[in-house]
Amino acid sequence: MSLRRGVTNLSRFLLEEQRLFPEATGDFTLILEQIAFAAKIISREVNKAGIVNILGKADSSNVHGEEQQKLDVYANEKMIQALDHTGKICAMASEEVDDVIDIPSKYPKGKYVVVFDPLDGSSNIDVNISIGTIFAVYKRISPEGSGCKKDFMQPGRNLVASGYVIYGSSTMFVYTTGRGVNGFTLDPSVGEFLLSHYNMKTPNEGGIYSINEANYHKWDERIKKFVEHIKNIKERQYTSRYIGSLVADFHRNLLKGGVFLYPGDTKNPRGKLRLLYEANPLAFIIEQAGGKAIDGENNILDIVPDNLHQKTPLIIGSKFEVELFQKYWTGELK
Ligand code: P6P
Repeated sequence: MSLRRGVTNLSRFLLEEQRLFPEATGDFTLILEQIAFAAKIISREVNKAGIVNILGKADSSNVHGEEQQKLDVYANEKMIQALDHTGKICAMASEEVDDVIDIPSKYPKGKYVVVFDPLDGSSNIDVNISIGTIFAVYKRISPEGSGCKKDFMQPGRNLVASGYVIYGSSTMFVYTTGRGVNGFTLDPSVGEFLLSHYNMKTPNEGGIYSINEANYHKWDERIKKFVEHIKNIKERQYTSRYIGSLVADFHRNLLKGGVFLYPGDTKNPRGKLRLLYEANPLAFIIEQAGGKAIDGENNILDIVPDNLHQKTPLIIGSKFEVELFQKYWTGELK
């Protein structure tokens, strides 16, 4: 892709990528642009959460019985409003909504479905820790009209795009369409996402491991052996970094190298994180950036879902550390 000198904004980058595919209709480009638009709106609210009285708990809870922060509800609404009228999608799904979200009958239906976690890590809002939006796009399977659950029950291998927005010291939009990973940083003075991280690659081995060690007593022995191994690698001194906000932990490890683990344990055998709108989108990104994502034994992207909100253990990051875990998990290393 010929990148012109100077500033490349997300719109130009998407158009240049679209032009590589003569058969492209631009539907896809519009979906990603609208997600980026929603991200700008959410970023504005996240960055003034401490000022405007939108902190604290909404008087509702989500499908998992977790109290919804007002910003969760707000972010969910903005994602839906940014996409529902485009005529490019036939259904949506969200961490915050039990069932498939239908496109209002007044709007045309398109050939894609979008699934998202509108504001992951929202429990960190009140303590000013980076949080994020995570999204994934599939081509529909159902023939026409309104989409349905079947459109979402596809393995991550079928994804046509995925990405995340991190609301941190700056707001970044990071995505892949299967042709590498690119990152764009929001310049609030012009309201544009500008290309800042071209063709992102994660180091083949890192120096960071991220896991909630408070769960140590619930870990399978193989997890304990992996962590012990990492702590005692002679060639490299690892450091433990765990923010407790998936997008923030993932983004740091993507850039610096390392491994994030949210494994299953005796209390939660499938862990805590969700396959469709947390593990899959980040697994597509990390594979495109040269890393790996597994549930212990299998690649995350090969898992065939049977539920919108199903959980999966997630071990994701640099190939060396993920494959080392896989050797312990599968018994190759004792
Ligand atoms: P724990 C935030 O609530 C979240 O869903 C992810 O963003 C984060 O990685 C994980 O939970 C942290 O969970 O159990 O370590 O607090």
